Amino acid sequence: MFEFDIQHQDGRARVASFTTPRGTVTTPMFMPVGTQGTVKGISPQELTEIGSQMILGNTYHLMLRPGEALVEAHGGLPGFTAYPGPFLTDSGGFQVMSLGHMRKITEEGVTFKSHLDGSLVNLTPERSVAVQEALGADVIMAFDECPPFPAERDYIERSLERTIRWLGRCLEVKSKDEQALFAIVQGGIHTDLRQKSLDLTLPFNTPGFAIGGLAVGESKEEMFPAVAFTTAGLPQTKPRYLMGVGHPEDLVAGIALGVDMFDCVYPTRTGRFGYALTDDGRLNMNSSRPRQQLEPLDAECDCYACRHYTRAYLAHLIRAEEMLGPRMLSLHNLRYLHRLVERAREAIQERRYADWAMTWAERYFKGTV
Ligand code: PRF
Ligand code: ZN
Repeated sequence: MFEFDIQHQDGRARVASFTTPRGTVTTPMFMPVGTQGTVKGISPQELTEIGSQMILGNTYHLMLRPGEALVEAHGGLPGFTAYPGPFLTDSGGFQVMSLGHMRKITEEGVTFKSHLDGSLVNLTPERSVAVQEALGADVIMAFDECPPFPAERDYIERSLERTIRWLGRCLEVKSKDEQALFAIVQGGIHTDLRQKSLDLTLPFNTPGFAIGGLAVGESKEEMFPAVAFTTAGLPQTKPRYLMGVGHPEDLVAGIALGVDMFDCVYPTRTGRFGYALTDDGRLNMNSSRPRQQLEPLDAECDCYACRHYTRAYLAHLIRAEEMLGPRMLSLHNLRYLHRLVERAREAIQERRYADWAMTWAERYFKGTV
């Protein structure tokens, strides 16, 4: 049911089709983040139009509000959100660590105070899987621990061992064949710990593998070697998902290293802050220059904002704090990342990925900002 079919390969980069119950997606792909059951400001119709393939949902947020039972009463995330899917849900552990208060981690799971009302909540591998089964995504994630950066090597090691035991507990209670559970490789930026995590994770033979524990504050000089090491140790024949990573240059480099799936709040968040992604770098729409520019945000983009509006109009919307402004910048930024991976796939198909990536980077880092 979850076939992963590699169609083209160029170095370590690959183009594949990944079949899920709610449709087949083409990788490498970027997944917009819909934390609260919505990609902030963007309708399902718009997501479909800009080429989104799979949307992310969050166990942590949805179990606290509105509660997974209400989502389940709608037939899961597709019914609740009116986005037909496919969906992927994260398991909650990472969000507990970044949002929950007074969290306590034990072998059993995590206890934390809700960021909404301060109530005490328990999240265990079993509960995470139960919530994710109620949310009904096509791909669900193992309940893991993502240590903060920096953390003691010793702590990272004990934590990755616990993550393996939690993976076993997740698979033990998982009951729906129409959902694929991806394991998450941890180990921080230490190659020997990444190897240990790989050695302990691979035998579970899950239908896909995620690379967790990165993009948590380490430098890119530390992150990319860990990505390269981990993808090299993962099976060729299964999808690889680099969690929470999604600056344009990270996609271009990650794809070169054999990553298939990415997610990040970056395009929507930076859009809400008034920044637009282009091949010439990130454009600051809060500055005075765009206010007089009659050209589109990005002449090469085919999104609704670029087809209909001038930079001057969009800059006006942002300055006037009109909600269409952040909405259109979010829409454009998502389309930019979808177009970026589309171009990457084309380059892989034509076996010119390194050339394309270098040409892209040269222009992007010349920048306009
Ligand atoms: N684990 C989970 N979700 C995540 C991460 C992780 O390590 C990251 C790390 N950047 C983002 N989202 N479960
Ligand atoms: Zn655009």
